[in-house]
Amino acid sequence: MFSRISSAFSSLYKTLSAPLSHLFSSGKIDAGVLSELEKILLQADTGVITTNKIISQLSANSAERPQDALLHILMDLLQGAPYQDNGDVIICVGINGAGKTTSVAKLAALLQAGEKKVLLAAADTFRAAAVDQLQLWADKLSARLITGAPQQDPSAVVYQACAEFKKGNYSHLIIDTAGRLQTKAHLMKELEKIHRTVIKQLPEKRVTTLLVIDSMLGQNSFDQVTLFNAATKIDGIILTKTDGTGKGGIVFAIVDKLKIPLAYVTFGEQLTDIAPFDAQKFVRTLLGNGSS
Ligand SMILES: Nc1nc2c(ncn2[C@@H]2O[C@H](COP(=O)(O)OP(=O)(O)O)[C@@H](O)[C@H]2O)c(=O)[nH]1
Ligand SMILES: [Mg+2]
Repeated sequence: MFSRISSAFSSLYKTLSAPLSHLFSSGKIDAGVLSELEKILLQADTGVITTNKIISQLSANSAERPQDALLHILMDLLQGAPYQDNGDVIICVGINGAGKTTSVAKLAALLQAGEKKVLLAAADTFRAAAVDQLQLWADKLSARLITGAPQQDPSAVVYQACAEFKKGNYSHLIIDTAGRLQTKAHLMKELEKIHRTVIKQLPEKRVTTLLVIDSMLGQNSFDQVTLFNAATKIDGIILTKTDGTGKGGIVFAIVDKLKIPLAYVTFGEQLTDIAPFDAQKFVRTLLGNGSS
């Protein structure tokens, strides 16, 4: 069902994999190779701190073939913060247009494929169109969607959704929220209130907050992740639009600098265009399948 996964990172890979494939042709690591690698990593949005870390680890490693050494360095970096698993309640947050609503639908499809019973909540009450958009997906998924009145307090919708979750025989509740800028303090406070409402209504359930990030945004994502995480603890990231022209290095930078794991990637507009983030697969594909 999720067979398009292999092409999931096709363009993310391009910024790294094509230049990397030529880099180690001499089989050694010298100053020229290191400075070329530095350039490639920086151009791919890996960021200065994480790039320097990778370069210094690689130059200190002489025991392995250069491409194997790099593979292990990148893999260790990503595995430093693995995604645990989904809670019973998943709250999706992020800025406007990041891909929250479509990701909520895709996540529901993925859970349904695993025989889970999913309840959806549209806590984006700012725009009527936002509710309509999720309703279309819910209909497609034959999933129940809890909605509120326009401009209603999003936490009131969440409260209703929790009540329905308790009554019904659901395994998961996925909450869609309105897009917000990480710099708007009152909107960020609202997220905390949504979270508090869930904890209070469903104290025995595990709650996961996922931040939805558009992979095309590059370095700007750091501020987003940092400020969202300060407002409401972020348990994982859904990296969207990896079928676009984003750059793969951002993945290393986020995990390394912020210690927040990648949970899922999405790579298209279909319900099946989602996959759990697989660090091994991601790095192996980046470096080409010849590495061991
Ligand atoms: N190509 C592509 N488009 C996506 C992906 N995820 C979301 N989109 C599109 O991005 C736009 C914004 O998505 P939406 O879910 O409404 O974002 P929201 O404002 O965060 O809820 C829509 O046109 C989606 O179809 C993806 O993985 N790949
Ligand atoms: Mg939306």
